[in-house]
Amino acid sequence: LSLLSALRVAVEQDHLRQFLQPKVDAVSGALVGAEALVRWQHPTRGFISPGEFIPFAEQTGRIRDLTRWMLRRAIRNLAHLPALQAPGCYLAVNISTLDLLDTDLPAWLATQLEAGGVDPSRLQLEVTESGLLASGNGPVKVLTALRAVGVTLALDDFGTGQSSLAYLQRLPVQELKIDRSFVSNVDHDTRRQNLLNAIVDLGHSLGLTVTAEGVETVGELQVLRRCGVDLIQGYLISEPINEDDFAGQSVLA
Ligand code: G
Ligand code: G
Ligand code: MN
Ligand code: NA
Repeated sequence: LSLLSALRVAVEQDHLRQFLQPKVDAVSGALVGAEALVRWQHPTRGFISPGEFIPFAEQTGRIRDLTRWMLRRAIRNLAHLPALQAPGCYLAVNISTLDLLDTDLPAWLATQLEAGGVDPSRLQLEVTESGLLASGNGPVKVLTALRAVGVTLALDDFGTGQSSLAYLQRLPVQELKIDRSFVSNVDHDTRRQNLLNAIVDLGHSLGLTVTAEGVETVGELQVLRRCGVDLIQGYLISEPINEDDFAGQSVLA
């Protein structure tokens, strides 16, 4: 079986898993939601990292089915997982730039949310800055249509792309996720702290929720709090965990 047909079978036969990584309020430590991350347990090759098979899925046209699998699973988890039932709690799914060329996606998603009985505002879609810039105006049209469905949008890996402030202002996003390269060791690097401060202020001046990802240490957390970061995600709180084990635990005091 080639990797390509194996991936098709994995999507069709549920060999994929949805892991969840909690997102917490930077100050109170309360759970506000989670990011869904795909995992593939291949029958003979063992665990295959999404860093490996997502680009492959994009190149071979399987990404559309994979994204839809993740979205259906996320809607199911929003409807049923006890830890996600607190008021305002949301689940974020990563969307490939290629999905933003899929003009059927907004209507499909609206139907799925309706069928699952899930309020669209409880689902977030994460898109990457670099991906958006690569392909002109089409993606922004689909993003706007997705936003009209009522889901929220986050700009992922922020700071690693090349978007101008003018472009950022035009995007219908509600949340900025600061890439972990700006977070790592921020407590040992004054220039990085200044940069982080500027990014947080930029996000807030656009009315966006600002999230730091890849937070691993208490030292980093202290700086992030001082900079006014709203939400925290990273190994300090929890690794991505199996949906069945996801209890929304937070270690922040
Ligand atoms: O968990 P981590 O190793 O899980 O993820 C590696 C990369 O794969 C990250 O860039 C992450 O955004 C991406 N990724 C994880 N899950 C998904 C998914 O369901 N869809 C897409 N498009 N990317 C994902
Ligand atoms: O590109 P995106 O931000 O969606 O990728 C999420 C990736 O980051 C996943 O591979 C996830 O497992 C990983 N991740 C989540 N938290 C941490 C962390 O605290 N440190 C590191 N190094 N990786 C993390
Ligand atoms: Mn992400
Ligand atoms: Na990211």
